[in-house]
Amino acid sequence: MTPRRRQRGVALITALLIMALATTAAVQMVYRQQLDIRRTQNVLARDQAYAAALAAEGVIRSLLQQSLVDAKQPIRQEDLDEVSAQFQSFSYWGVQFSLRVEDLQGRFNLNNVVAGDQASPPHLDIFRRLIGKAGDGEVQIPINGSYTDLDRAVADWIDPDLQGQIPGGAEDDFYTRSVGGYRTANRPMAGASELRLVLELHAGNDSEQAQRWYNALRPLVTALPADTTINVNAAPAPVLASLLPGISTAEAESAVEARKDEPYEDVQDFLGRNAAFNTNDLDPSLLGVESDYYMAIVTTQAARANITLYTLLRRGPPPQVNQGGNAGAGGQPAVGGQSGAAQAQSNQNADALSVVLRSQTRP
Ligand SMILES: [Ca+2]
Repeated sequence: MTPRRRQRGVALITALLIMALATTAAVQMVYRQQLDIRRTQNVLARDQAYAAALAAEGVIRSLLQQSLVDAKQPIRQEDLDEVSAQFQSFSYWGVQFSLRVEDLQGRFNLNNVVAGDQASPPHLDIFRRLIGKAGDGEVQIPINGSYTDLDRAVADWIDPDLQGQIPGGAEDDFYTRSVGGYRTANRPMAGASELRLVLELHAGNDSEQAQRWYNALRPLVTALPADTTINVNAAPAPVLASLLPGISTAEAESAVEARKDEPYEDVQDFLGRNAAFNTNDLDPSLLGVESDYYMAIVTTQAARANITLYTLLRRGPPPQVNQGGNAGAGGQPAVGGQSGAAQAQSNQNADALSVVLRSQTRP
C-alpha cells in the first residue's frame, strides 16, 4: 500500500468517527429535550390539578357555609353524604374531580381525653369502649397492649406532664426505650394520624399490627383543636354505642335510623327518642346536635397528575395559633402552619367557615 492510499484510509475512518460522534450527540440532545418536555408537562399538570383542587375546596366551603346559614334544621352526616354522592365523580375542563365532606364532630375527638392538664375520665371511658368496638371482627384492638393501656397512653401523649398514668400510661421513657427515636408530644394532637405513633408502642414495635389497628380506628376518631361535643346527628353507630356501657349495636343503629326521618332538634330530643340513652349515667353536656368542624376532601386528576387535598374547616373565626405548643384549659394547639400549607383566613361572621389546616395527606 502506498503512503497516499493509507492516508485516504485514515481520513475515511476519521470522517466516520466524527459522523458517529455527531449522531450520538444529536440523539442525546433529542432525548434530553423529550425529557424536558415531559417534565414540564408533569409540572404543569400537577399545578393544574392543585389549582383545580383549591377551586373545588372554595366551592365546597361556600356551599357548606350557605347551607349552614340557610338550614332550618341541623345538618346530618347523611345530608353531607347525599351531596358528596352527587359530586363523587365529574369532569370539568379536562380535570377529573371527586369531592366529599365529612362532619368531624360525629367522630370521637382524641384531644378530649385531656381537659386542661388532666385526663378526663368521662372521655377516657367513651374512648375505651370505642376501642373495643372498632374493627370488623378480623381486627380487634386490645385495650391492654404490649406496654400500654391505649386510652391512658393517648392521655399521656397529650397531657403536658411526664408523669405516666397508672396503670398503662406511657411517657418519654417508654417511647425512647421501647420504640426508640421519638418522645411524647405533650400537647394536643395536630391530626388523628398522630395516633399511629402511640399505636406503634401499643403494638410492641410491630408496625404492621399498628397500621391495622390504626386503619380500624381511623374512621371513628378525629383530632380537633378544641374541646368538642359529639354530634348525635353525625355520629356513626359505633361512636353512639360507646357513649354508655351496655348499649347494643342494634340500639345505636336504631338511633342512626331515627335521625334519617327527622334530625335531632336538640340533645333532649335525642334522649327522648332513644330510651336506651336516656339515663342519668350519660352526661348530656358531652353531646350536641350541630358541628363546628368539617373535612373537605377533594381529589383531582389532570393528565398524569393526581392530587388529594384534605382541608379542615371550622365554623367561626379561625383558632388562635399558639406557638408555645402547650394547650392549657381552653387553650388552642398550634395546628396552623404545622403540616402542609395551612392558611388561617379571618372572618368574623359566626357561620363563616375558615380554613384551619390544608394538607395533601390525611391529618
Ligand atoms: Ca404527657
